[in-house]
Amino acid sequence: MQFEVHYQPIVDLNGELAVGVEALVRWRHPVRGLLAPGDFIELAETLGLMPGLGLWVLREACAQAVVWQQDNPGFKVNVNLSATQLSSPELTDEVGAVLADTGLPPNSLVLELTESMALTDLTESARVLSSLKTLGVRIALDDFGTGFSSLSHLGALPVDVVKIDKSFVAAMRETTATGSVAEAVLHIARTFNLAPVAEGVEDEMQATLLRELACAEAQGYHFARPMPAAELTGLLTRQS
Ligand code: G
Ligand code: G
Ligand code: MN
Ligand code: NA
Repeated sequence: MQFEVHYQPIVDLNGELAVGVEALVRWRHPVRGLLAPGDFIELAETLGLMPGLGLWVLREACAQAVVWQQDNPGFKVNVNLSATQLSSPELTDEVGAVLADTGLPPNSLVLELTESMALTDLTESARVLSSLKTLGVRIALDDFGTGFSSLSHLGALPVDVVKIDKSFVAAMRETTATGSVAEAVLHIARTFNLAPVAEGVEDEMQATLLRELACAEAQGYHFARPMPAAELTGLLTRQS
């Protein structure tokens, strides 16, 4: 198996403890080394490999989360869905089977889809997401703030979490959070009762500004990079 799942912590901004992870697939290429998804996901989609690879990542990540939950009750795992997974009529049954097989509590699983995927066919997305939600899982909109030309979709989709795109976090270079685009995006999230997770937090200033804006959770190199499961186990052991 040349694929691996790496995990990046999602931290509680107040305690700075990992409360969950995002699962990120890697391809350990025999010649080219460790490849990030940007280098192969599109090709895998084109070749029709994504539904299978995505399902493998989901199963791997859920099984791993069950292990981490033994010492970290309520620990969450975020798994990305591809466009072809989202359009597969089997998706809900497959996710249900993985939850049943691994024993992961459904509300510990957060399925991430990008805003642009969700907006391709709003009616169909609403139907698929509602079907997934009957399992008890939660839904996150990834790259939030980059995809919408209108806000009308936010009321139409059964979404629980929004991941504030790292471009807005990167732009937080001022000494005050007020007036930043991140502030506006967080305000939109709150208006629609969506739990925000800030992405791409790279320094303490950004973390402080986000804390001031009452953003509860964040992810980024400032806290930790994506890492193999064994390394994350070590990190969790040190924090508990
Ligand atoms: O891992 P990186 O750190 O380079 O991730 C790049 C992008 O690849 C992320 O935006 C993420 O959404 C996507 N990605 C990572 N893992 C998966 C996966 O298992 N399935 C899908 N569909 N996308 C993934
Ligand atoms: O699913 P998504 O595209 O949001 O996946 C997160 C991507 O962002 C991954 O490629 C991950 O490696 C990357 N990433 C995580 N933390 C940081 C960070 O602090 N800065 C930057 N530039 N990228 C990050
Ligand atoms: Mn993601
Ligand atoms: Na993102």
